[in-house]
Amino acid sequence: MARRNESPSIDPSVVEMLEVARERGIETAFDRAEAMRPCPIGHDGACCKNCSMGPCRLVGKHDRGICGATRETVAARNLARMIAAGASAHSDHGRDMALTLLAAAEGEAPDYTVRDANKVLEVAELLDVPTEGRETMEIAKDVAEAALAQFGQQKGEILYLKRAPRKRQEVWRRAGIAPRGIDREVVEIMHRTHVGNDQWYDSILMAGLRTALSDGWGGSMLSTDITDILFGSPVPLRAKVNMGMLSEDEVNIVVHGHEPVLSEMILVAVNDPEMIEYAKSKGAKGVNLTGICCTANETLMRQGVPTVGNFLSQELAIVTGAIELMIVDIQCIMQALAPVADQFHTILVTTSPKAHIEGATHVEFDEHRALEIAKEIVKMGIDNFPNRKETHIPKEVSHLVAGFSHEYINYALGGFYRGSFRPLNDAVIQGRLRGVAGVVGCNNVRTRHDYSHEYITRELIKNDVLVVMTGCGAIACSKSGLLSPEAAELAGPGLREICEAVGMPPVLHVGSCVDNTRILTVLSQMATEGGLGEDIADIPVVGFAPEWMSEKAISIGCYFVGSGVYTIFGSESPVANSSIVDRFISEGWEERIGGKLEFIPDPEEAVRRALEHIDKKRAALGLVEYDPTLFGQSGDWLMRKFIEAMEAGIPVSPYSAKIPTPV
Ligand code: XCC
Repeated sequence: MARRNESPSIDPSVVEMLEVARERGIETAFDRAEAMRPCPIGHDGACCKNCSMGPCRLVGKHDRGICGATRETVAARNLARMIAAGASAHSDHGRDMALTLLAAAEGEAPDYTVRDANKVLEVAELLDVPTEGRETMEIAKDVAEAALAQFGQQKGEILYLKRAPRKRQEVWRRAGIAPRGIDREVVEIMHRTHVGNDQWYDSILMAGLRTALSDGWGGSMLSTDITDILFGSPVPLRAKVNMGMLSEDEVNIVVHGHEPVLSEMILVAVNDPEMIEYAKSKGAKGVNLTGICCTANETLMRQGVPTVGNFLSQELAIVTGAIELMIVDIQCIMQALAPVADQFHTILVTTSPKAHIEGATHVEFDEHRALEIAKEIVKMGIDNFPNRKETHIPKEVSHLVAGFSHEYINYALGGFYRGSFRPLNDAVIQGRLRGVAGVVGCNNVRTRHDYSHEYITRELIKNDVLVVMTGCGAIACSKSGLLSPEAAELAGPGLREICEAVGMPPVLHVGSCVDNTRILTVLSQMATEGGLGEDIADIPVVGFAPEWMSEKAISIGCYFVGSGVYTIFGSESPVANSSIVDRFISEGWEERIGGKLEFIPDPEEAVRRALEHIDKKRAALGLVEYDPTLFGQSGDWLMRKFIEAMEAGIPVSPYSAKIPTPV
């Protein structure tokens, strides 16, 4: 939570809307967090409720539960179950994407097609699907079936593991944590942590890592690839974010949740000329589609659909009184949306059989009739426009460039014919880039909204660390302007040079939460490119989830750790009740698999430790010590000076004595 005298968010539109909500007596997550303190027993992983002899609270003089389970066992079980829940959410999302691809390839979902045929071939190779002399749709069908088989696979290893550097694969095999099948690993954690089963923290947590890896290198990675196949692999595009993107005179429809299968169809429906005409017949100028959370990231990455906010903005967006209809599917949807929407004309529509909310209107989505259902929902929103009353829309709007798929990063750095991570590796080797970081994850009302994302990202780029972002973190920093090319001015001299040369922002938006797997792919390719060791664990890289709150974030963090990355989470440790477990997920995991997980609530300390780690990795690789004074003299400075001189009416000959020297 924000400290006394501090605003609860660094986003002015959130602060503004929170005041409006409070004036109108509308309760939000911010108010509930103030009124309810987090339970310290649950928070620290001290509570075991895996059987009905308890719940046992292992605090004070109680070092064992009724069955004899120790603090270590209970803390480890709780963490492992968080991983399993997070992995199951991502992976079930991945399964739904595969089912949609299958339906599209079989001609049963006529509103979907293959938009990236190259990606079909790439994924086919990874999934051992033959491609020679076959039609794209035929291959796509086999790809979907092979992907689905990965969920139910019982033996061997999931096929995407081969995307990792060979050395990493060996680490997994040696540690016995190469995932066998996606569903199998999740189920096994639930079994393993049942009363009277695995009671050694060490083996529970190693199994937890295997489950997380089945998410990162399995369910989530398949989800990203299949989404690219169905809707196209992202390429950079300009877009706008924040609540100022809600329209005063158009029908506002907001998509919220995670699966692009729904939001992409809504996007088609709102652009239908018939729908636009219909909106006009109701007195609106048109239909304005915006998004919240990760489904917003999906449509932002591919079509530049504006985002109105991240996780903690969802209730406040409705308080503007300007939203005719909010359509949600799965994950990160607050139940509180229903009572807030009740106080306005906003219609809340749930669509997933897995996510019903009491008080919402349920229109079940079915990909076989996708566009028809999408139009039906959009029409409900348009019909609601005449019911709009007074509105209060904040003015804030920020600009960004989104759409950095790993394929595009490869192309941007190496060119179309020689797409390669060589220039990126060289930049790290020369010290122009000190290292690379992924800053990802949620908002959490227990910490000042968006603050840690912004602070950490700003500090990293200032220190010449290239940052890639996903999820609500990416939305946070987009709102602060860090994802615009102009933010290069905030970067250190080496990173700034690269941004100017390539024409990219210092912070790259790589997508939604499942797209964290794009970061794994980039790191794998960096490791195999050469010059930075042979494994992800050798690269000067750090992962952050400074404002995490969901179990999915824990699964993501653990698959990064399992892949060899030092990963720092905000907040106090959820296993704080056992110092042994706390040490094990840091030093123990680092010793065994090269990555470690630490919980560091203070963002300044988090940055300090991250830079220290990056420098340690640089030294271990024998790279030159990072020295920012060596860079910043090349790049586009001359061009900028020419433009300035031209604007000032100074002759612009390169031989002109008036052209100043670089600063
Ligand atoms: Fe949810 Fe994906 Fe977290 Fe945001 S970041 S609060 S999980 S929407 Ni993934």
